Amino acid sequence: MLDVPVPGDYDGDGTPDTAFWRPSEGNWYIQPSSGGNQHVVQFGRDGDFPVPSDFDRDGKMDLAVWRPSDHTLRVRPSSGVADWTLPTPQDGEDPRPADRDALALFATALFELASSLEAAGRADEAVTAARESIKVFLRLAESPGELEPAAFISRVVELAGHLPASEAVAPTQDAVAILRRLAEANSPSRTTG
Ligand SMILES: [Ca+2]
Ligand SMILES: [Ca+2]
Repeated sequence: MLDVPVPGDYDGDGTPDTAFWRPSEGNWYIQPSSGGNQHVVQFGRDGDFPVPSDFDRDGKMDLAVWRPSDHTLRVRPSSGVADWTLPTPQDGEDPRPADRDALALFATALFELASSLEAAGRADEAVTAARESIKVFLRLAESPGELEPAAFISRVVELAGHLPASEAVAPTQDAVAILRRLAEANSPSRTTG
């Protein structure tokens, strides 16, 4: 796997930093926009997908990888607390309420990764990222307690565009079915006949 661009605000100065992740080393190369030397940090390993986001909400990107082989998200928080690992939802599993925020950030990071891999002509990797992102967004939209699933659903529809045509139909149908159920549940003028 080639280097993967992972731009983001790692130093928290409000400006994106140039960064990439090198799968063969598991190294993150980050050039802070605030100046100074390039940082090189080892986190993750070959076969992982880099999914940085601000999971601890301190205004700085956190290093994070998704490991397809064991379906885990691994995060190194910029706030300095210990690394943590979260299982990503499998088919038919509802995410725990406490995990929803992290999973939404994770799925969004995968969404962005799929787009940038696709733009770089790396369709095979983009498909893997898009598949997992769709799975997580659908689980979040379908599971109880979600107030605004429409944003997740629109992401699913967009992500389906990264999939082979034969695969793109099912998630789009799932997304439409969820939207229809929600519309019916929320319609105040609905009558039963
Ligand atoms: Ca920055
Ligand atoms: Ca952070």
